[in-house]
Amino acid sequence: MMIFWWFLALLLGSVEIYRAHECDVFTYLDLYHAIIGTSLYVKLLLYTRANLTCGQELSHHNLSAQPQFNLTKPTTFVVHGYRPTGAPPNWLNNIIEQLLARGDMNVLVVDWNRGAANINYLKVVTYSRDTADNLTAFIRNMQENGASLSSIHMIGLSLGAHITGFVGAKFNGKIGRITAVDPAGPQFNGKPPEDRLDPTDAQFVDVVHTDMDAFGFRKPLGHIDFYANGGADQPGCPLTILSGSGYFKCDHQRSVLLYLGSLNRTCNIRAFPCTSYTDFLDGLCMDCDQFKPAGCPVFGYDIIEWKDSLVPLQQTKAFFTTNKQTPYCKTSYWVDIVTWNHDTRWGYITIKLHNGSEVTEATINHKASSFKKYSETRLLAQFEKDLQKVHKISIKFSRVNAFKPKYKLRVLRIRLTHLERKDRKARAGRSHVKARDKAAGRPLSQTAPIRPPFT
Ligand SMILES: [Ca+2]
Ligand SMILES: [Ca+2]
Repeated sequence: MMIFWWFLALLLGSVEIYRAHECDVFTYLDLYHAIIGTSLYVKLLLYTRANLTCGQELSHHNLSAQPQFNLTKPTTFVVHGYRPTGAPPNWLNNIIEQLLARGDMNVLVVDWNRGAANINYLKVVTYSRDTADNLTAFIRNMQENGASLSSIHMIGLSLGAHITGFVGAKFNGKIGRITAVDPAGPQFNGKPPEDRLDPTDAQFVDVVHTDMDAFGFRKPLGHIDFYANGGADQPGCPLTILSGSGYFKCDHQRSVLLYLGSLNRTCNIRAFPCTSYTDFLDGLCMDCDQFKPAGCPVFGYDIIEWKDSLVPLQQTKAFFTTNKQTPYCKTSYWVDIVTWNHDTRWGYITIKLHNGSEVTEATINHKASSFKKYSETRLLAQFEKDLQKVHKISIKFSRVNAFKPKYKLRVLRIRLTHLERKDRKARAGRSHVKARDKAAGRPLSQTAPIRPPFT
């Protein structure tokens, strides 16, 4: 009999231990739920370095019920957006892992899937306000338990970005930081600041736009607004509806991939403050002297390091281009070309850098460049890769009008300057280089050795 009681106690004890290790997970719904509609429930899932992969649902009222929730540490909220299919976001585990790799903090996933999963978008917009009220009450509770507003960072994706704005406004902008990842446009474009995210909602608001012509927001909303590839369409995303659902969401979702890339430091994307994307592509905004010694702002998680220079400027728009897949960062060079054709030539150029085993390419075709005899044309070239020890450059020239007679571009001198490391220069000196039209192009390096070589 004694053995029986002992065995039962052991069994109950192990059940208790098992319960203590149970993980709480993001609400899983499907299209059926979205069609019939869901009513709002806000679940807060806590992840820390001690429970990296095992979420713990927090009580909204009794914060000490979860000892893992340490209010002396910074807290990062992750707020998702509209979930038309009800499925959990596929980037969730990745962002939790990356944030906790960056710092010892509380990561709070705000699961408002019951609310966000509804085919009626207008209803979801209403729920976004209710979610914000819910979070506001929770953060007040955090304050009462000793947390400081400055130590709070809210990352909002799409519709979630405006939720973070509504919460921030309730605290008169005293929350430390809001990051908006392609903030939602529909139902928010054109709205006054109180009805959307704006720079007064937090001490520092940083935003990235990737789909401003469809699901994203067009105008600047933060202290710094990054417009990736101009902010409307992303390289590698389908151009026609024949590609299925990717056609609708690829541009919008790219913002998350870019942000994750900044978190895990795959490569630093340098952005250039400018009034327009065209001016940026024209190379008119490459000077970041105002941000010395940090240089041009780096997109993403680390932009907080530019906070002290950006906040006094109130609103800054910054541009960059990316590759179509990870690693997304490109490498910028100044290309200075002097030609000696009698008549001014107009056209597009493609430059290739070779290092023996690899080749990287930059095409400057957003508009035709003009090459006038003996005067220097400066272009911005953005290469897919940052090649080391480049020993050959080739250049291809394409005429604007393919129906006009072919002509050569007679290059007297070409100089490439790496924007990040200005000591890295390459030059093709005085030689009768002929970069011909596309049909008859030949490598510059055949007649113009580069000196000195890149290092
Ligand atoms: Ca606002
Ligand atoms: Ca788009």
